[in-house]
Amino acid sequence: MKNLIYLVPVTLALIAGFLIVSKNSESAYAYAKTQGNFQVVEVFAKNGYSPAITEAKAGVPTILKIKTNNTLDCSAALFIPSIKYQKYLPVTGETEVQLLPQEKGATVSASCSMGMFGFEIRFV
Ligand SMILES: [Cu+2]
Repeated sequence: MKNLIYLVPVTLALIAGFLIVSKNSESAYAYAKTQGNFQVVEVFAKNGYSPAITEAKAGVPTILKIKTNNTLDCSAALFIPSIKYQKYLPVTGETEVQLLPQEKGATVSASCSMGMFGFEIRFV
């Protein structure tokens, strides 16, 4: 009976751990949201980028929406090499970048200007 008392906190800890892991994997991988005849990819920039990977549809114009909120680190210095895009994001706000329809299998990678943090959009 004494052993059973220890099972309760252990079980609760396991459930909490599972919830934390599943929440993190959710924020690491996301899907573009379809809006009419285009799709929106939302990325939050602060001490890195989240989600790290977003899956989007090939052949559809994409709006990349980057949100900042008191972002004072270098993730505010956004660089998207494939479209020669470079911009200092506002400390707090929303920045939209338009991407032309991409081929199936294409990946658009973005990073901070130093290449320390990054994220990518995979077109399937
Ligand atoms: Cu950096």
